[in-house]
Amino acid sequence: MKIALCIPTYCEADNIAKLLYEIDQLLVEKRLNLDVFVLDDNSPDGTAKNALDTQSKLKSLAVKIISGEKAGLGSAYKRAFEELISTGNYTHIVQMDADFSHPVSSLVDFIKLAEDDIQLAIGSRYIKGGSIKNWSALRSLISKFGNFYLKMQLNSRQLDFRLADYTGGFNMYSAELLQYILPDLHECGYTIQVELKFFALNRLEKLHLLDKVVEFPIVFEDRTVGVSKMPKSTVFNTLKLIARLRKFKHLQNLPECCR
Ligand SMILES: Nc1nc2c(ncn2[C@@H]2O[C@H](COP(=O)(O)OP(=O)(O)O)[C@@H](O)[C@H]2O)c(=O)[nH]1
Ligand SMILES: [Mg+2]
Repeated sequence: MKIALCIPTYCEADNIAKLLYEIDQLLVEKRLNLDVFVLDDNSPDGTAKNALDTQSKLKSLAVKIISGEKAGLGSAYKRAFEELISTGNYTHIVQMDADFSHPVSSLVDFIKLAEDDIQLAIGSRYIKGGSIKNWSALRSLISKFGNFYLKMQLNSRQLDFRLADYTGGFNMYSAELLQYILPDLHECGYTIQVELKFFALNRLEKLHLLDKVVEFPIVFEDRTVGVSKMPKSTVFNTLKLIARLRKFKHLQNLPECCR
């Protein structure tokens, strides 16, 4: 079992060093191990340099940068997934934001779940025990309603599996699962989180492996340093994506001859 932790960054120079340091401390304290990849789209504020400069102060973490032209969060993730899977070095890939919204301590839960051979683990704000701190009322409403709508539109009716947090970015996929669904990923922006979960669940449902999915509660806190990079188009892109995924689901449910 070996985990690659992917942290996408765009202009997170004031967050990244402190975050890497906290992750390193946790791993040393718990005697755990993972590799960190900072997915930086050539941030003009020197995020990548700050990340690399931290390396000498870290006791356990190995930090690498995967960089490219800025073409959206989804594009950065797809580039990194392809590269990491092709190495064959990792059994699981964890996604985590750089702005301290995701609790560092929950990395221990992901590591334990990977050891238990879980294929898809979701750090969830919308199940019992999960919550969001310090978001504006409007942002909370959009996210809550969005996830409720996604649940209605995309969840499986037959299998009673009700994923509650489709849009969150603190998740773990097995490399095997990611490799299979990579060709299905077309979203370039934040909507990749929904697309990833939809195709991952679809695949696991087909293999009768939904018992390898875990949604566990996290407390999400709004960033205190820097600003949100979420494009305004994300809500509209989510609606477009739902229409596409529902069409896919409909086709999948038809007999082979009619697709
Ligand atoms: N590589 C890369 N990272 C991005 C991009 N857009 C956002 N991010 C990172 O993705 C994470 C989530 O973005 P954030 O601005 O916190 O979004 P919010 O929490 O939804 O408001 C942060 O670590 C960002 O730095 C992008 O275009 N490329
Ligand atoms: Mg954030």
